[in-house]
Amino acid sequence: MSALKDVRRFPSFCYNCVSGPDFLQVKVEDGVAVEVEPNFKAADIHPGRGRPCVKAYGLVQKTYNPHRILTPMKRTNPKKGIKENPGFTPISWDEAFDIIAARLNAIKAKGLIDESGAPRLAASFGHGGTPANYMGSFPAFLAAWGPIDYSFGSGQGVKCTHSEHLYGEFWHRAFTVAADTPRCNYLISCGANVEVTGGPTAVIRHADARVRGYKRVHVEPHLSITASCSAEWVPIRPKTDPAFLFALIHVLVCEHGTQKLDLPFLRDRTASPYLIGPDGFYLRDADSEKPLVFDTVSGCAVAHDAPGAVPAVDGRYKVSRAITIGPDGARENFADIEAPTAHETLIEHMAGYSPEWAEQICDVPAKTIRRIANEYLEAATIGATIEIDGQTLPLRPVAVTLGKSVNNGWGAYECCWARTVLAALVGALENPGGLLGTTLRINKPQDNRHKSAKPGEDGFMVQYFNPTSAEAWEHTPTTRNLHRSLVPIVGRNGGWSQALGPTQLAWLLSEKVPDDWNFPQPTYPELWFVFRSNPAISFWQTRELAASIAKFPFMVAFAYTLDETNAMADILLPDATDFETNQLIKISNTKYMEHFWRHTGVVLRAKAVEPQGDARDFSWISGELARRVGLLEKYVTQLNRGVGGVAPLKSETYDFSLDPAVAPKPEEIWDAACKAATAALSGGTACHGLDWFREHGFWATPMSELEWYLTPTLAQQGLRYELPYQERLMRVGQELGNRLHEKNMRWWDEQLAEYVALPGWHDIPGRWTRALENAGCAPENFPFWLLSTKSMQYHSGGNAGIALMDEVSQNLHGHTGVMMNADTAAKLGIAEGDRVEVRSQIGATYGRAALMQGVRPDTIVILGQFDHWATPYIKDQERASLNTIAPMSIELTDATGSGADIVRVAVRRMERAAP
Ligand SMILES: Nc1nc2c(c(=O)[nH]1)N[C@H]1C(S)=C(S)[C@@H](COP(=O)(O)OP(=O)(O)OC[C@H]3O[C@@H](n4cnc5c(=O)[nH]c(N)nc54)[C@H](O)[C@@H]3O)O[C@H]1N2
Ligand SMILES: Nc1nc2c(c(=O)[nH]1)N[C@H]1C(S)=C(S)[C@@H](COP(=O)(O)OP(=O)(O)OC[C@H]3O[C@@H](n4cnc5c(=O)[nH]c(N)nc54)[C@H](O)[C@@H]3O)O[C@H]1N2
Ligand code: SF4
Ligand SMILES: [Mo]
Repeated sequence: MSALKDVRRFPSFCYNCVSGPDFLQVKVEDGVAVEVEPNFKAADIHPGRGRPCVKAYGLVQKTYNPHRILTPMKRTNPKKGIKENPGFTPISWDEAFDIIAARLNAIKAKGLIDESGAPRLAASFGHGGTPANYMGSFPAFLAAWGPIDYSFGSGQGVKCTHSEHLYGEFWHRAFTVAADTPRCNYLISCGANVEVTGGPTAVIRHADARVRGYKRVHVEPHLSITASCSAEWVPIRPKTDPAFLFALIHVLVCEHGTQKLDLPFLRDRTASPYLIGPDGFYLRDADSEKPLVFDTVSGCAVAHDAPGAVPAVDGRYKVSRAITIGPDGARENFADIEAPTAHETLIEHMAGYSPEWAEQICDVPAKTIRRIANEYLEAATIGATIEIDGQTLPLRPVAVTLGKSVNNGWGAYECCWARTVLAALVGALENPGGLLGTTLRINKPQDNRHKSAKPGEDGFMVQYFNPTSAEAWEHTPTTRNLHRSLVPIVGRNGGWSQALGPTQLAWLLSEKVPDDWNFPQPTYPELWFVFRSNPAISFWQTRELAASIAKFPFMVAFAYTLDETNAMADILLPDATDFETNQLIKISNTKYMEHFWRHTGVVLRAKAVEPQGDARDFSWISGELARRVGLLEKYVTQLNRGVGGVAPLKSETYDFSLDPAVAPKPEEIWDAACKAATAALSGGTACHGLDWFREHGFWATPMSELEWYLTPTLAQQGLRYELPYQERLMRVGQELGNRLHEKNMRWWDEQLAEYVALPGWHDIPGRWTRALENAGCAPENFPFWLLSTKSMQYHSGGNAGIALMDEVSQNLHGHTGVMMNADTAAKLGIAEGDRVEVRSQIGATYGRAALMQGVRPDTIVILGQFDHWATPYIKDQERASLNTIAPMSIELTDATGSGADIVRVAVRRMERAAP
C-alpha cells in the first residue's frame, strides 16, 4: 500500500497569450504539478468565469518538458548560423553572471548610447507584451539601467493588430478594439477570429450573445472557426476589406442620408461640423486659431466650442474670413468662401464607393453589401437609451471589428478609419452595445483610459505624436527601427512606442540601407537580451532573419528549451517558469481583446512547485544582475516606485518599501507588492501579504461597467472624437515629408502617401503583384494568396514544443497542413493528404494538403508560425509556414510601419499521400 499522497492546490493565472489573464489552479501531488484546473472561486469576477483555455492545460507538460534548458549554458562554437551547432556547455550561474556583467560594465564605461545615437543594450520580449507577466522584477532592472533599444521585434506589433493599436489609441484610446459583446446585437467582423484568439472570455461572451439572438456576419477569405460559428460567412477577396467597408459607409451617408444617422453624436462628439478650407485644412478663427463650425442659431461661422452654438453637420456655408494652418505653421488667409463641413466632404468622397463598385473589387455581391449596411443601420437603434448604474446612455448595439490581417500593412489605415467612422455615424463609438476600446499602451496612465482622455488641440483629446517640426524632428534616430523619426503617431511613450515601431526596418537596415539613406549608419546592439520571443520563426523571411541574428555581437537568451533564435545566443539562462515562481499582476477595467472586467484588483501566479534543475526565478536573477553591474540601489528604488509590481511600495498611508542596500529575495519583493497593491487599491481597507495570496489567489473590488465606455468622459469635457476628417494626420504627414526631403531621402515616399484627410481606395492587392514585378517575377506564376490564421491550441510559436498541443491539433482538419479549396486542388491534381510545395518568389515551404470548401478558390491558408529547425519535438514534424516564404520589404510596409501576413504563391504536388 502506498502512503497517502500530499495533494495541494495553488491559485495561478495563465497569460501566455494576450487574451489573458485567465485564472486557474494547479494541482500538486507530492511536489509535482499534475493537473491544471479551473479556479471556480473566481467564477464571479473573472470574465472567463475562472476558466483557462486548452493551451493552459499544456503547462504541466511544459514544466516537465524533457528538453528544458536546466542550467546556464555558454556557447563554445564561435561561428553562428542555422547549420552551426552552438556547442552549448553547462556553466554555473556565477560564471554566467560574470560573463554578462563584464559585458554590461564595459557598456556602462563606454556610455549607454553608441556613435549612431542608438542604445548599446537591446532587448526583445515577444508575443504582444505577455512576457512581462512572467519576468518578475526584471522591469525594475531594465528601468534602473536606462536607455534600451526594443527595436528588434518578432512580428508582434507590426504583424499584430498594428494599425488598430496606433489609430485606435489616437481616435478612442483603444489599443485593442472589441464589440460590447454582452449588449451588441449586430456584429460585422472582418477577420477578427475571436472564437480562436479571444480566449475563454470571448468564447463565453459570444456564445451568450448568440443565445440572446445577436447576429455576427463574418467577412473572411476562409471559413475560420469564428466564421463557422457565425450567422453568415462572407468570403471576401483578400486585401479588399477597405472597399467593402467604404461601400457600407456609402450606403449610410449617400443612400440613407444624414437625417437617418445619429445627428447629435456627429454634431457634438465628432469633428463632422468642422468647416474645411479650399486647401483641405480646417478653417480657423484668425485670432484664436480654433476650427470653425457653422452655427445654425446665429447663421454664421463660429469657433467649434462657442457657447450656445448648434453646429450644422452637413452642407456648405459662406465664411467671410478665416485662416488655415498647414504644415510647418504655414498660414493661409481666406475671405468670402463657401466651405463644406467635414461630414459634407465625407459624403462627396464616398459618392463613388457604391456596393456595385465594391462588388467588382471584393467579390461580394452588391446586394449582400447593401443588405448588411441596412441591417447594421437598423440594428443600431438610433435614439434608444439604456440605464447603467443610474446613468442613462445611448444604446447602439452594433459594431465592426477587424482581425490582425486586415489591421496591418497596406489597407489597414483605410479599414481602421472606415470601421471607426461606421461606429461614429450611428453613435456606436464607445457607447453601450457598440465599438469599445480595451486597454492603453501608448498613452498614459496605461490602466485608465478615462484619465488619459485629457483636452488637447482643436477640441480633441491630447495626443503625444513624435515631433515633425524642423526644430524637433529626430534626425539622429534613438532606436534602430526609427520609430520616432518615421512614425509620428506611434508616440514617444517609452518601451511600448518603440516596440510598436517598424521593427522589420531594424532587421532590414542591419543588412542594407536604401541608396538615398541619410541617417547615421545603423549599428548592431552590443548586447541583446531575448525572452519568450522567437523572431527567427515568427517574423518574415525567417531564414534570412536568422542569418542577421547570427551577426549580432553578443546575445543573452532566457531559455526554456532551445529555439531557432536562442540557438544563436552566447549565453542561455534558464528561467523558472509558469508554475515555478510567484508574480502579482493587476486585473482591472479592460485588458486586451474581450477582457472587460466588472472588478479591479490583483491576481497572483503562485509558486506551486520547485523549479526544475537549476532554473531560477527572474526576480532573483534581476537582483543578482543589478548587484553585479552596480545598479542595486537604483534597482530597489525602481521596485519601491512600483516598477514590476502593481503599486508603489510606499505612500502617505503605508510603507512596505525595501532596503536599497541589499538585493531583496523574491518572496520579500512579492510580499511587499501584495501588501502595497491591496492597500493602494482598497484605499487602506485591505492589506494582504504573499501568504494570503498564495491561499486565496486574487483580491478584487467591484467596478462599474460605466468604466467600459469612453464617450461619457469625452462629453463631460466637451471633447470630440477626431473623426471623420484627418486634418492633423495630413499636416503631420506633409511635415514628415518635408523633413525627409530636406535630407534628400525619398525611400519613405510611398508611405507618406497614406497621410490623407479622407482615405480612398487605391489598388491594395495590386501592391503585391507590383512587388513581384519589381522583384523581376511574373505575377501570373504566383496565382494564389497565402494567408495565415491562428489556432486555439497555440499561442504564436510559444508552445510549439509541447507535444500535447500537437496531439489535440490533429483533431482539427487542416491544422497541421496546407488548407486549400477542393476544386482548386482537383485542378492541380492534388488529393487530400498529398505533400505539396507552396512557393513564393523567395522560397518554398512544404506540408500536407487539407482540402475543403470553406476557403476561397484563390486562397491558401497555413496556420500559425512553424517550420522549426531547432525547437525540440516540433522540429521533427513537417509543418509549412508562411513566414519562411513571405518577403520582408519596405515596399510592403505601410505608413505606420506594419505589414500583413500575406504573400502571393504557387502550389504544386510533391508526393502522393500514403494510401
Ligand atoms: N505566420 C504567422 N506569423 C506570425 C503570426 C501569425 O499569426 N502567423 N502572429 C504574429 C503575432 S500577432 C505575434 S504577437 C508574434 C509573436 O511571436 P513571438 O514574439 O516570437 O512569440 P512566441 O512565438 O510566443 O514566442 C516564442 C518563444 O518563447 C519561448 N518560450 C515559451 N515559454 C517560455 C518560458 O517560459 N521561458 C522562456 N525563456 N521562453 C519561453 C518559446 O520557446 C519560443 O521560442 O508572431 C507573429 N508572427
Ligand atoms: N489562441 C490564440 N489566441 C491568440 C493568439 C495566439 O497566438 N493564439 N495571439 C494573440 C495575438 S498576439 C494577436 S495579435 C491576436 C490576433 O487575433 P486575430 O486577428 O483573431 O488572429 P487570426 O486568427 O490570425 O485571424 C486573422 C484572420 O484574418 C483572416 N484574413 C487574412 N487576410 C484577410 C483579408 O484580407 N481580409 C479578411 N477579412 N480577413 C483576412 C485570416 O483568414 C485569419 O483567420 O490573437 C491573440 N490571441
Ligand atoms: S486564452 Fe488561454 S493561453 Fe491565452 S491567457 Fe487565457 S488561458 Fe492562457
Ligand atoms: Mo500579436
